[in-house]
Amino acid sequence: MKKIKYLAVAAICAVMAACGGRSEQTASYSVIPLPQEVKEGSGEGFHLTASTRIAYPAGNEALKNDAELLAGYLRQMTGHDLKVTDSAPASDVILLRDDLGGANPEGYVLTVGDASIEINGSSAAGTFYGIQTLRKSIPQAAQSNVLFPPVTITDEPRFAYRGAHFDVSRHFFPADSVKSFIDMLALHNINILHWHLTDDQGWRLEIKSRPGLTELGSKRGGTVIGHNSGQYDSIPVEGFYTQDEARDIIKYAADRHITVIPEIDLPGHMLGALKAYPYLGCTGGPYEVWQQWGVSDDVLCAGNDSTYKFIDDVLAEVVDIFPSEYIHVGGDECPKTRWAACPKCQAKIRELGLKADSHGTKEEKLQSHVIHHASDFLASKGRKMIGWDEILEGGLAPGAVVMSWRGEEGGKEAARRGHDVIMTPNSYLYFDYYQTLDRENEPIAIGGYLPVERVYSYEPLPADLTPEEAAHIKGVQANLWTEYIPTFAQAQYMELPRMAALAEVQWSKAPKDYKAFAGRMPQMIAHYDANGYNYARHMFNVAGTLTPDSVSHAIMLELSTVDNAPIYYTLDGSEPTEASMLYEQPVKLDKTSTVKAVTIRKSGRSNVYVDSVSFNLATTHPVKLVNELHPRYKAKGGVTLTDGKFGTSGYGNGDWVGIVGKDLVAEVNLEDDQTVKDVTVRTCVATGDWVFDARRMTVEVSADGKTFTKVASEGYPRMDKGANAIVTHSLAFDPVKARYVRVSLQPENSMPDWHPGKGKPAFIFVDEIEIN
Ligand code: NAG
Repeated sequence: MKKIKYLAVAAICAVMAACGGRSEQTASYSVIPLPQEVKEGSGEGFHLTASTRIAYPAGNEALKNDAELLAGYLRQMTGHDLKVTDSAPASDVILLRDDLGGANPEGYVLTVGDASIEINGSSAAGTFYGIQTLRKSIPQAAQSNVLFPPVTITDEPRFAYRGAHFDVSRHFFPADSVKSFIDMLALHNINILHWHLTDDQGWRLEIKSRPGLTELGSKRGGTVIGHNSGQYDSIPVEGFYTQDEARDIIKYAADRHITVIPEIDLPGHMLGALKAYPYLGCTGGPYEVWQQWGVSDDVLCAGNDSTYKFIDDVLAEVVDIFPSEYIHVGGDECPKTRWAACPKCQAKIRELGLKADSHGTKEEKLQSHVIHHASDFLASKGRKMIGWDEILEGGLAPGAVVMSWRGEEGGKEAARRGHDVIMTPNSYLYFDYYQTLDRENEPIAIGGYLPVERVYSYEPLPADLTPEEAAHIKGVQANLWTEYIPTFAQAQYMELPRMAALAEVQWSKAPKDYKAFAGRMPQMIAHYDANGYNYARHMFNVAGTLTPDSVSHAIMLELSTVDNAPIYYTLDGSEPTEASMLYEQPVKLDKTSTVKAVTIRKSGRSNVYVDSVSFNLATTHPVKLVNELHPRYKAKGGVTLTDGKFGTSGYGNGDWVGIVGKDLVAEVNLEDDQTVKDVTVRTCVATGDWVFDARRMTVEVSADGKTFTKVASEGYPRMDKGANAIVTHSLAFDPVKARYVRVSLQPENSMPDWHPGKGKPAFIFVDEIEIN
């Protein structure tokens, strides 16, 4: 019966071939991540058609599974439904093997000859990465045959730990989305899913001994709007994974050679648990599953014996569900406010004899005690502990692995102390940050600015570690925190294509070349399209810089694209087309202009780059700042205020300067006597981030830069709750001759009662001072 069916299929294929069959596309091995070595072979290459077979060694279940995955990938890219078999034909076959025997278990050799393709891994995982390379070498999804040019690819990863973190607490993503996330990881040769399962905004894993965790702790009635605006929607967010669902996800990942590392974040970030079991907190509650973002003062009480029992009971079930060698116990952002005031915590500190010293305060020692407890418990179950870099404070548990997120310092210190490290610095690898400066046209994100190029540029081994210390850096991971990511489509958008840059950081050993990487990206995007992934396209847009020239008092405009595609631009605000000016060299701007630029490729038009410069008496003239700016918000210093550029709503993007606790006092040197009659400044307001408007603006003028005369001053009311905004303040006065103009802005020095930071000073941010 079976045989007859096979013959019928063969007959159909023969007819199709006789009619000319399908078209053939040619594979390209310029894939992401770039393999270590690609050697061209000789011969014609391998023609993949409907008759090609995928063969695995009889009885090898792991390779059988790999073979079936390969068949699925090829179905997607070619439309062919290739037969998987354990009896290899002599030709027209893709042979899978796992007896390469190399030192790196994830290494493989992929050999394409005329009669066969062979993928031989040092283990089934190695073979799987060869499969990924083969799959990604197909340029596009089409109903077609494929010619694979003859080649030998010898490849292995640079790092053994190649992670991606996914926060399912702040927003819940159902099991199918988690599986789709795992598919994305497989496409990028990533082998760890760090699954952030619990946090202040929701507990997402069923724990049988503590049913309240999911009954109460997985639900919240609404979410704060925008950046902790103080206003809330009332859309419920809830959901959790049953233990069976978690096991199913673990298996799905394991089939793709991905290990799932669960995170139970403790002793901070615990409001999900405290809601259900208020006796676990210092004050006894009541507590709510948080509807806002940030760091809560309410954490697990470290003086309470039931807290330690809770940790043991939860971790016991976690190790039962998750077979991973490592279990993540968080440890980040645990304020000590409650512990300092809690009699039970203080009694515990006395009982343990904890003392403040150069390694930390006594409360930090108490946190270290909690983490040691978790670590000992995991060790008793044969597991190892990972924690965020705060676990360094107050003393590291033996054998603990440190995940360095606040930059690289924690990672370096841990490596120096002989601990293994995973690098995941927020300055390079926090994929919840914006990927463009054009925030106005983006979905709201937490902040920051992390374009693909910056991710790509990351070098995980710090130059100032010795080789022995550097050997402790086991890998690299990017994190996706989902405060501002309510849907899975948006999660994909934040991940892609930054995950491609991450993959190359994690896997490839070749020296970095961003342009070459960008050149490989379109083929990767064909795979995103084939899978229906939502991805960001900024890296193919026109990039522009505007640089003020203090000598000619003009602003130089420079435009570029990653692939040198032609750029067309206008300066009058009109839409650019192929008929507009072609960009050939930097353009000198000497009057108020709106720049719009587009690149047009065969594949279509990019988004339009828009920027503008505004000229007034102050533009490109020097500025002296009397008080020092906040070190994080210096931008380009005083000149930022006269660079002709208005900032967009993100105060951290380099267009704005920021200060806190002091007046912003800027002295503009007009370098000539001028008649001035009004001054305008713009401030950026984001109250949720402790960024407020000015309370007073004052303008003074001077002929010599020493003696100033006040010409105008105005006070502004204390701010009410409200949305983020850019606020303009103008002061007009009788025309006066001046060479120097001093503008002073008094910030909000005591935030209002409705604000969580009440009584404390707020930041003020300014992008430009216009003088006319
Ligand atoms: C950190 C928090 C995290 C938050 C994220 C947003 C860590 C280890 N902790 O403040 O809970 O979601 O930043 O970028 O990252």
